[in-house]
Amino acid sequence: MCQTCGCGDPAIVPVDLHESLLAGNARRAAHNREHLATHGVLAVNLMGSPGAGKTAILEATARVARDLALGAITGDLATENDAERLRAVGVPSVAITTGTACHLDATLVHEALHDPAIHAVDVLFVENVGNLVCPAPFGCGESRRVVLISTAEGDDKAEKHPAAMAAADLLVISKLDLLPHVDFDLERCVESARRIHPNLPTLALSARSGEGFEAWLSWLEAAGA
Ligand SMILES: Nc1nc2c(ncn2[C@@H]2O[C@H](COP(=O)(O)OP(=O)(O)OP(=O)(O)O)[C@@H](O)[C@H]2O)c(=O)[nH]1
Ligand SMILES: [Mg+2]
Repeated sequence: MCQTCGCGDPAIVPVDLHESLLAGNARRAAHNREHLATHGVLAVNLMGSPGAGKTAILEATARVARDLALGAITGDLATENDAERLRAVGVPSVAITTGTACHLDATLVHEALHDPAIHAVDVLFVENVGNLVCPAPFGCGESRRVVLISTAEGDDKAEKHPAAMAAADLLVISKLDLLPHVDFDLERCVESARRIHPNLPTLALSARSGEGFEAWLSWLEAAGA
């Protein structure tokens, strides 16, 4: 498990140390935010469980948003697979391999921001380590946070992850094409998310069929892309 955040376990990381870690991260995130704003970059932190479809959404976005200069920072425990997938569709990407850490933080993202590959982008996606728990309290300096729940995961995932819902600017329900094949009540998922975060914007899409991507692109545009 993550030795940086201790996953909120006071037996691993005492409460005061955890709070000081979060405060230090918040300072560094503010620095990143200022840097990104100065360069006119919209940074979007993408969080979701392993396999929720984060990279697939970015690949599909690259195919349809040809007028936007996209870039990505991808977090993964052990591989650079996601960065390689995104480079293959023309998105300059920097991989962060975290080892044991189960989330990206502002320091890791700050280092990646120095990579010239992602200097001239309009939208910088930060694909967080696949995990709906630890990334929530660790902002990276993004201007928007997007949380993904796929239809394959079960419609109770929003209520099971209140911290992620509270911190989200948008809930994306992914793999919409699978809806006829799985037990997933879209309304239940949205309602439970909005009990935690009233009026949370939501949209549903499929990276496979392209359904829902107009709404996703409109949301990005409204966010400043
Ligand atoms: N049917 C269907 N499958 C999808 C869709 N999006 C992603 N997948 C599949 O779901 C699996 C995981 O997709 P990824 O894009 O790698 O998911 P991820 O969230 O980036 O995964 P990690 O980075 O490992 O956490 C792959 O087999 C994809 O092909 C979709 O919209 N529909
Ligand atoms: Mg991925």
